[in-house]
Amino acid sequence: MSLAESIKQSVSSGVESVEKSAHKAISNPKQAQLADFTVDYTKDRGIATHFGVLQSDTETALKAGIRGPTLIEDTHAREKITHFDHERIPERVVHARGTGAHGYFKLHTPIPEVTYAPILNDTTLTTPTFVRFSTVQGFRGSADTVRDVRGFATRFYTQQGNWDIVANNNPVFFIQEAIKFPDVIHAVKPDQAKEIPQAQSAHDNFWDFIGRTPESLHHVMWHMSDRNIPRSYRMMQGFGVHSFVCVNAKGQRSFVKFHWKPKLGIHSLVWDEALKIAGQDPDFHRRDLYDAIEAGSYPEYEFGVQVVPEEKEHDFDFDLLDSTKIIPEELVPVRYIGSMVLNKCPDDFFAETEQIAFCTQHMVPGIEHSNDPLLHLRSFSYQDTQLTRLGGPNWNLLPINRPVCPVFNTHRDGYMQTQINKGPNYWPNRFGTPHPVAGKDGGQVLSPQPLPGGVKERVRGPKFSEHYSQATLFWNSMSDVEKEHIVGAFSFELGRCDDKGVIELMLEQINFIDNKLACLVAQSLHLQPPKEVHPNHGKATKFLSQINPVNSNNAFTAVGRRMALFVHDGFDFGIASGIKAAFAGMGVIVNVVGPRKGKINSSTTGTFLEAHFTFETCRSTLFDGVFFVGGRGPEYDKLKRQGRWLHAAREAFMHYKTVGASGSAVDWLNKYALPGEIDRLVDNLKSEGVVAEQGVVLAGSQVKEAPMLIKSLTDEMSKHRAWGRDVSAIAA
Ligand code: HDD
Repeated sequence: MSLAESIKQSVSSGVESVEKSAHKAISNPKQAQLADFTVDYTKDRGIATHFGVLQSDTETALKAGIRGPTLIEDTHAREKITHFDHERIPERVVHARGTGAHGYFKLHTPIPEVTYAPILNDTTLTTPTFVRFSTVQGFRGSADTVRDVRGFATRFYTQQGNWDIVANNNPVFFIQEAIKFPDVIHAVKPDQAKEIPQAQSAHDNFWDFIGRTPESLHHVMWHMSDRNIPRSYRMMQGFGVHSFVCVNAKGQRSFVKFHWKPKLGIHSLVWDEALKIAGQDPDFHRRDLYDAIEAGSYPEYEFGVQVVPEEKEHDFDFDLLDSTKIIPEELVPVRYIGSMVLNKCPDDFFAETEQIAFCTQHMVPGIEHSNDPLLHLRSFSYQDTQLTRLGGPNWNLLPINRPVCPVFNTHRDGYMQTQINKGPNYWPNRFGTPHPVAGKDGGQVLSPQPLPGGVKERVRGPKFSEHYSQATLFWNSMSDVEKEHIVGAFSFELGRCDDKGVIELMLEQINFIDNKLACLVAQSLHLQPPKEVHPNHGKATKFLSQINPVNSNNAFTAVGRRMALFVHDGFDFGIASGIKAAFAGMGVIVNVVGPRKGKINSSTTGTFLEAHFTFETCRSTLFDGVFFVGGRGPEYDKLKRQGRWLHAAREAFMHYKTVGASGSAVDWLNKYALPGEIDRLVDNLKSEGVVAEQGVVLAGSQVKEAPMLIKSLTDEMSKHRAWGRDVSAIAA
């Protein structure tokens, strides 16, 4: 049984399946269109050449006699090799590593006062979507869990054409001007000479660039925070970054920032975990997304807008056109107006996820470019890059890129033209088609915008020169734990730099954000703590912390989490099967980990559980919680020498995760795995059936204790991590 199948089995409760079939039942014109292009190889006609001639042998090439040379006459062999030779296309110049899923968007609150775009007005519509999540720095085969910005690019297949919000999981960008994009990317990507390091910003070139580019500092705070080591794509916010312009039916214009908020909350890995997973399961985020979707636990995101009417454009102490700034939610609240569900994995990674070509210029009538200096050249770049990546101007005809509405125009020919375009190829013509469409009939008419006039020169607006205030706001808004993580991240990244000048310059810059932060980083690098040069303004916003529960953007739930259930031959069946069944009903994915794959016998004759992982093939890092089921018999007597159990318990504890044990495993956990850490809790267990504290949950071996145990485990898992736990004595 594959992992996906086993998870599917484990979440097949009544509630889940009703929900799942409701999502599946939604009609999706994009899926119908893609079906027309899909070839199902399970309906086998027999192997044929590209041109339809059936072949009797695809394993032996034509030869001039036994042991003779291969003949060029073998059309099938040549075609097979030639096609293989040309399978690769250039990877994306940034965001090369990614994964995608199909879904749909539904609006619940129309915003006619902001835009006339039907997708943001008509609540009866179900709009198909495709989302591609990605990392920025690494190559296509790089690891998922590296410290990096995550892309969150969404395409809406609307009846007015494709609308792409090519978003990130950080609401601000490194730079204010698109002309600097090649520089920041060259700086962060592997060094030109040695092509190292892969998918990392912890090197001289990146920090050299940042130290000399103060506008990057706000973004760098996000980059050093937990945001850029997300637990899952399902637990990540998305931000359109720019202020876009929306126009209503009266022609009134507003600045709008787009937001995605995950239903499962915003949660991250810890750094040690991220580093380990990069080797243990480089596809961690990809697998997590696919597994959840295939298990019917569909990721869902609320869609929100921050709206500033054009006449209030200048009411802020930052420029709305500056993509290195957020609009704090205290100033302009986010209005949540719809949601997106991802409910289908692609059938063909290359055809769908690799060939999707997002473009910021893909906007529908009612949504337009603003004058953000990052945006116009950016829009040029996306169109331009596809010409190389997808090999010519007809990439719009690739199935994943086709809109679901009809398309007529006068563009013709070019490499890989796959349409037969019958009829006029110029306008105006005597036939009257294809013709421009008036605004009142749905044609795009860009809203008139008065221009300030002035002189043609290379300049930026006056408010673009302040770079530190929002970096400080971010720092001030973090909880103590998050601040510790930021200090740790700076220390790691700068600690990996070799050039002393680069480190010193960066410390100077960090000192402008906050002196305490700079001193802590300096201390960890054994450098002189700098004197305060720029007082902290003391302002904070409550919408940024991932840990502080006052952040209403966050959610805490056990749903969608993953728990490892460690069992040995002779385990207590009642407790183990109780946890498994109850968690499955709640949408928590439970994987049994045993001494071998397949059947593991319990202490009750005739009862067993199927293990998905062996002790060797699984690591605690792949789960949100680990539970060690007690039992009886020779294997349990030898538990103190079970290295993988010991390691899993210590590592999960060290990563602040939920760690649980029942029956005889409690004693093992206390004596061997976590000696000195849980004595008091174990004492309490003598008087109570179940005890829980700081993410550690202990229970006896009686089935009657199962409901209380499950409640405690769920409560602890919902907290994401037990941040109050002291892990200083643990190494794993
Ligand atoms: Fe970009 C890809 C996000 C600025 C040039 N970008 C790309 C992707 C995401 C972003 C999510 C991956 C899309 C996919 O999954 O296929 N980029 C952003 C955000 C930005 C941003 C949020 C700032 C607000 N980008 C930006 C600028 C430029 C580019 C300023 C160029 C001047 N980006 C590209 C690109 C890519 C790309 C080179 C590579 C592959 C592609 O476009 O299709 O054109």
